[in-house]
Amino acid sequence: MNFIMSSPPDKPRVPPGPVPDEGQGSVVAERQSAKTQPPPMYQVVMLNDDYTPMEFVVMVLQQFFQRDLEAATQIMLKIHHEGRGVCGVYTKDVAATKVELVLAAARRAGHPLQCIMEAA
Ligand code: TYC
Repeated sequence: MNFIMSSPPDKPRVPPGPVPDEGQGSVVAERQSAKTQPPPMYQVVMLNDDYTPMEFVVMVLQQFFQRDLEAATQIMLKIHHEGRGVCGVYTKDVAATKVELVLAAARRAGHPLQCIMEAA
């Protein structure tokens, strides 16, 4: 009978531990000691101006920051009274995308609304 081997046999499994070093003692693979760090976070901050309608800001907060009407109104009023307010905190790419979406929506509607991101 003719047996054809379709793939090489499994390599023998070597248990973890010291790596033999040709009779020179042994080499120990360095252990990874640093744990994975959480990604740096960025807050998206909206700025007040005298021209953007309050309703538009509330709509933006609902549409792009998943706020309900109540929360969106509170954030809008805080911006209106204090000059700026945090819309949300995100990873870098997500924060940058939200800023772009807000600015594009404001531009399209003809409002001067400004939005920035900063390290949280
Ligand atoms: N100050 C604006 C007004 O009185 C309202 C406003 C709120 C504008 C928040 C921008 O980020 C803003 N119409």
